[in-house]
Amino acid sequence: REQRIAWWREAKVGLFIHWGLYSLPGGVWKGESVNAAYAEHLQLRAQIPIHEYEQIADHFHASRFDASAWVRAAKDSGLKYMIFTAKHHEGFAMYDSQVSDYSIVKATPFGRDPVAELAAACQREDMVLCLYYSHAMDWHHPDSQGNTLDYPANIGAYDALHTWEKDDNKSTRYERYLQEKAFPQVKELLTQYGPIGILWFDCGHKITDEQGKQFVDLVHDVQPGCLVNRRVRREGFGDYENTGDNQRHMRTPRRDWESIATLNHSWGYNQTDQKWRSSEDILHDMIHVVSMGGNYVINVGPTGDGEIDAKSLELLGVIGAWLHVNGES
Ligand code: FUL
Repeated sequence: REQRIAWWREAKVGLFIHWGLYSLPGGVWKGESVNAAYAEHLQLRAQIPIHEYEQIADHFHASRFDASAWVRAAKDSGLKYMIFTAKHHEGFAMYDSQVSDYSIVKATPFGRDPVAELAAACQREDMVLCLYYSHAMDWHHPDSQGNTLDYPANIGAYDALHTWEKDDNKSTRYERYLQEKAFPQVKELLTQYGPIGILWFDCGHKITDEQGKQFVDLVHDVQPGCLVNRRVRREGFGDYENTGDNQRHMRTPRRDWESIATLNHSWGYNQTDQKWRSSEDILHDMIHVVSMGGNYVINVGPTGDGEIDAKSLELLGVIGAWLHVNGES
């Protein structure tokens, strides 16, 4: 582990990129703004049936996507690693997957593989490529938790671990999702794109210790140099700790830790969220986190077209200027 984490300790700052089918509606469904801070949760919040949600892919042209531009934006901002959402809770693979046809290459008119293009651009620019994978939740696979079959009556409350762990039928089905989709896709991500810095998992509170361990082992077996974040399961798991979303404090920093934050309120592009944080606020958090020994990762949500919007670029520019003046980049 000491060897694995050396680059990350040195890096200190990174860029998160949330990009998926959800980026196209950008928080708006059938002309109405969906009351969800997180635009990437649109499918759940608006309770959109799977076959309807799937159709977003038909309109996903991403005509302005340019991997080099994203990597340059990170580089110019002094950020050292990039975490890209290879699959978010919606279950859509933003890379060329042989495991499922529900992927950007097979299901959209865009038809290209952003992970392959990002991997090439990162290599050129000496940026560490890391991949986010929603392992615990998948709103497309019929046997996973949180899909339409499991939409809780009370929107907003995800079905908790105990509701399915004690239910034989649900847990057998869930195991099928893990074997059929999650494990094989994680393996693809680790074998198709060269060295990956972090396999960044999310919502580990929904799986068991045993399942969490299987993910950690899978990553380290295939790529011993790849880090796993704590959200693979819970505190103590993986190679380092995470704060909650937008939290800059770690209650018990016994291990290496990382804080993740957005520039407004959503992670995925949200056309109705114009409540941007101030640059002072962001710089203050970054300095606080790094001075307390943590890593700081700031997030952008490019549009469905593939562009990072002007306001996000402006805020990234402020971070870049600060890091540059202070000799960190
Ligand atoms: C959360 C997810 O549910 C959000 O959509 C986002 O990806 C954030 C980084 O983690 O738990």
